[in-house]
Amino acid sequence: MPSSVEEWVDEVSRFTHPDHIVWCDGSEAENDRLIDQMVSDGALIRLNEQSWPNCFLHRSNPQDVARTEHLTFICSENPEDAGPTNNWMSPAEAEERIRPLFDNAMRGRTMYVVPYIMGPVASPYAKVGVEITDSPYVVANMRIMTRMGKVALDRIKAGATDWVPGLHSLGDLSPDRRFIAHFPEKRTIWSVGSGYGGNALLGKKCYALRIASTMGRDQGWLAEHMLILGLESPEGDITYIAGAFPSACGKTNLAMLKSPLESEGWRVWTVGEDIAWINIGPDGRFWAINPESGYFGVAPGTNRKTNPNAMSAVSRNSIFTNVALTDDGNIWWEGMDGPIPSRLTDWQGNPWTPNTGTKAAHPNSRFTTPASQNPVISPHWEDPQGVPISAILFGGRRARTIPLVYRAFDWDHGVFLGATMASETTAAATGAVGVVRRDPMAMLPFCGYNMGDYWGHWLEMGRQAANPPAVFQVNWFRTDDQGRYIWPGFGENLRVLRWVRDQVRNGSSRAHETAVGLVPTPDAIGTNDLGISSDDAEALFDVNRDDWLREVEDQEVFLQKFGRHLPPTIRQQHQALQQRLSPVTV
Ligand code: OXD
Ligand code: MN
Repeated sequence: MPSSVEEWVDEVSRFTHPDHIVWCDGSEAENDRLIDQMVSDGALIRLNEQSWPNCFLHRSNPQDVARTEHLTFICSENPEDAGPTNNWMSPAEAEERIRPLFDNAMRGRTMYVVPYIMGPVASPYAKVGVEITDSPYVVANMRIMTRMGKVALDRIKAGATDWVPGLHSLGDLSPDRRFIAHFPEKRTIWSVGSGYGGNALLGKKCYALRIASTMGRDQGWLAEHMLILGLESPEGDITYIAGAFPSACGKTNLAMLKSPLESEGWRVWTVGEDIAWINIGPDGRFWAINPESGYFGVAPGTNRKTNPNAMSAVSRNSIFTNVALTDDGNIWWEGMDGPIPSRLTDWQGNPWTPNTGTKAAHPNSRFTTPASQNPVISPHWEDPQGVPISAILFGGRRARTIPLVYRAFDWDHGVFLGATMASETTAAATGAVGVVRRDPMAMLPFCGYNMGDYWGHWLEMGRQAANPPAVFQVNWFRTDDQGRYIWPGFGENLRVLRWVRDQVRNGSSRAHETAVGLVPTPDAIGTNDLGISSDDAEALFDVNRDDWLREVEDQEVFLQKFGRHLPPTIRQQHQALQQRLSPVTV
């Protein structure tokens, strides 16, 4: 690690050769200057000031619209430390193949030095990073997503020596020369050839998940791909729940849920919608902070019904990436409220009508918006010690097999549920859509070390904590024989949260034991009130033996990949499940 930020900036500028170097202070004036410059060179389009005050549209290179997992590497010395689920490259090879891509990369460009804090400024769990980038769009987004500028530099000056350097250049934006490389031993990040959020806003996936997960392993905490919400009950108590869901499975919607039972006193408060850093508190509970200060959410499908709080949060001071534009400077995406406009400019800048036959907004188009604008932001979202987590949800998108919700028998079983969770793929990453893939703890693309060791660390965290959270699996996406979703989802997911609260506060009543875990009775969820037929309700909670035997077989294939890194406890949990599913032989 360089001994000072100045020294590192000096070193990097000697091979990247920027025309100018700007140290970002995070001020309003600095942001205004950057925005004006981007508006004048076309990188941003200012939206209609009346309907979208201080909002901008950015169109990315059409070859650069999502995270590129196949170009994302863990560069540990030993390949086993990256494990079977990560791409590995040795640090020496990275030096040879990736480092040269930065040579002269900033000629004719400005280098921005972006110091940032992940976590509430006053939190003992917050950590510092410094990103060097040649993209002003990245700077503007980092200003929303992190506590950026002077505040972070002050912390380094005050003696924070464990800051994480991240070097980013747009390069030539070609996927042939694109790499997102992480060096867990050196706690360093290199990203070249992409300006897309998940690849280029280095505080987010690269630091707060991949590098931070390795820090957590070494230091006894967890960096997780999880939302954090507070569920307020009619009695006024608040139950904090964390939830891991693969990308684009409705995590942001759940974190910002508008309660349909608000008149009864049920409400949801958002602490975080993508990432949680979890430490064990002096009381033996898990305490979570949200390391981010903004939301980088998927736009399509967001509307007044699916996420009214997001709609009001994004209505000002936001950056939109790859959505469609109307003639009068408004924006549009598939699934937005109101009629489909008869004419638009699509995400690539081409004229579009409903007959064009393509999507007007890219399916992975995004909004970047300050968390503080969320109307249901928790009053505790910046509490230095975080919030105490009573329950963890593991969710996925599964048409069959997985019931709407069920509870793990204990911590070890809960870790097993997380380790074997799976989901049908979506558009947040490049690659095929609709294929079932195992995505343990929703960390498949984000765990910075061997996933088997990571499960071991999870098991250990439960042993260290006197009071670990209860664990649940959820699935909003179960379909009937015609392929229709049985569960209404969105706001109605509150009913599942309500049952979860009941479980953690009042014990496992209103549930029955099955081979896979504790499943609620339909009336404990209130399927009747929702007009769900009893056949459908049965299907929603069904634990089908044949489906589950297939599931167990598929889990087996996955678990085998981890060889000696598979914790024996996970293997035992798998065997125990298999046994519970086998026919009773009396
Ligand atoms: C995200 C993702 O952008 O998970 O949050 O892909
Ligand atoms: Mn995410």
